[in-house]
Amino acid sequence: MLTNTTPLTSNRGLLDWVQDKAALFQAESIHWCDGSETEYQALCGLMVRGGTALRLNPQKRFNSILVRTDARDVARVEERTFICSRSPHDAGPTNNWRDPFAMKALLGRLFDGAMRGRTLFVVPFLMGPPGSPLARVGVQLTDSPYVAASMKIMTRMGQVALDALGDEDFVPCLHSVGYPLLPGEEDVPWPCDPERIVVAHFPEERQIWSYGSGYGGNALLGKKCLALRIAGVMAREEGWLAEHMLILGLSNPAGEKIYLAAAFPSACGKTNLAMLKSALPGWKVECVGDDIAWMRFGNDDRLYALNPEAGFFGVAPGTSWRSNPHAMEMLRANTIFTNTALTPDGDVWWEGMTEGPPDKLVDWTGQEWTPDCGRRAAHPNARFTTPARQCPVIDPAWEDPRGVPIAAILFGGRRAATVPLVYEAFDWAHGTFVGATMASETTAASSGEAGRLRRDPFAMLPFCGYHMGDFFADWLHVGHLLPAASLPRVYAVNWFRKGEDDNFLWPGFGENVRVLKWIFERVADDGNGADAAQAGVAQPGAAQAGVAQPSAIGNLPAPGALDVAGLDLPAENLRQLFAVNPGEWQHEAQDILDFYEMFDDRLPDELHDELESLLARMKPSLQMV
Ligand code: O2Y
Ligand code: MN
Repeated sequence: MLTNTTPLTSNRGLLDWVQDKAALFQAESIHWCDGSETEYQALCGLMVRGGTALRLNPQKRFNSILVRTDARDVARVEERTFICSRSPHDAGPTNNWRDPFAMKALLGRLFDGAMRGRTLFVVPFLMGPPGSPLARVGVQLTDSPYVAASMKIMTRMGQVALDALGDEDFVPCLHSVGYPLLPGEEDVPWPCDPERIVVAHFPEERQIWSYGSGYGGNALLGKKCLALRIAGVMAREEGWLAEHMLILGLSNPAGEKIYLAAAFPSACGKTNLAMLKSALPGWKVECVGDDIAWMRFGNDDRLYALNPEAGFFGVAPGTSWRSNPHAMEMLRANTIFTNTALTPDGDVWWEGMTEGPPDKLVDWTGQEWTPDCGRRAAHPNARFTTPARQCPVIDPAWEDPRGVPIAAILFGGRRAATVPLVYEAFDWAHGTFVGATMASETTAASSGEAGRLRRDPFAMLPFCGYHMGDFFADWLHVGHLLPAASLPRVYAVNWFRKGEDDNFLWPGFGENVRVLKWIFERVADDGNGADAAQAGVAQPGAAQAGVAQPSAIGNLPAPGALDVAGLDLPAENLRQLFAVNPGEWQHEAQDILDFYEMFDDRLPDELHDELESLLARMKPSLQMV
């Protein structure tokens, strides 16, 4: 039974807030979530009985369910996501701004009675490992058992969060799917109010109010809303960083290890990289997190990063034994699948999982499906929600309250042309420029329109809770706090460059470890991890290991420095992968200049200087074009 009405805390502020909001929502009952396994099973049972979920065959997927959402509620909705700062200037040009009083009035009306006939779940959750100085507590009020169950996987939920909270303040998160039930009215499998979705952030008050959607980033408020948009505002004030980055540990054959953080826009294979299965013998990647990094400087002046989440909410389509074998292993049990297809024997399936599709499926909408029916079987944004501890390569330090020391930061995107496989920024300011100007081509799955270049600074475009120009300034400021040698080195990577025949030039997936290896060898003697003297790099290309050569855009691997031994990669591919085409870069520079315009006088001068320096370095070759 899910009617634990006894508050599990004596925090007066929390008790008063719950009482006040319960009166607003007019819920039929209240349940305080304790985060126990029994409670999780009860939440799943509720979803199964209500037709929201079905249990998968335990021989195939132990203790796992498949949830089908309403077809109108399948993804984050950026156009309905708002930053409600007092001044529109504080939200900046990349956010949708609304006046906080007007927004509260609107949501107050929508929330009024929104939970009639439903249970209000009080979901206390902790972002970050218990005991970490960076850990933060949120409390989400929600009428969705799917959200409560997902929060159990994605966060440290229940009593552990209340224990961490004590009598302190928390981030209040209000959420309703917006589908009250009249007496005797029958529920629908996925209640929502898709025409009136609002995901509102109040950065000055550090509150999140979300209405109308039960899906992903709109509804699991610990993730993008708290851990990025609101945490970003907190971080700014308190002197740390909240970033849309994976964190991974990289070990060489001698067992030395460094940690990397990497920002990629959505749909660029972040989860695949975070738990990559190395194609190079002896080299190993271990996963700390696949989506969000909270970073701060330690007493030793090194930058430490932690994963505030406890689970993965990954994109299912495209995940396969080839692209991400470690994910496939971790999805064998204890997982909530959302909007995938169902096989006749009670397993899940999605496009890209196997070479060819099964003969017969039930698609994500519940309809019968055959390969020739002309429809997709899984929704392109179908997801898995699974505990991080199940990842077979979870890093031993993933719950270290201090975080892990970061030796290098990578910025990536999906670029068919222009951007080499990898290059190194000259220094922190140049690295900030690389992050601020990163861009990615949209895929049909990500936006419905393939191949359009979208600038996505630091992969934070949809997730920065304040003015992006100030965000750039904060990054530049970090570079002034510490000696250059203490700072992580910064890299741009692009697995997606194509040749003239429109084929990818680089094999990607497990072979990406070769790029990580070059980075390892570059940073090995920086004092942020492994020591070069013992780095054990006597491998193919050893004479050039870790060597770079400067180019106009940054340091490229010197000939022979990228280990391609055993890879059947034509020399011409390698040449094209690292080509710096002056015409393309001139075009890139113009596009960056156009992009800069929206930031007006909030764009730090250093970023203008970096663009000018890039053009100045390009000049000799441009004259030849
Ligand atoms: O569509 C959604 O609600 C999920 S978006 C998401 C989920 C997990 C990790 N990253 C993202 C993203 O959009 O960056
Ligand atoms: Mn993400």
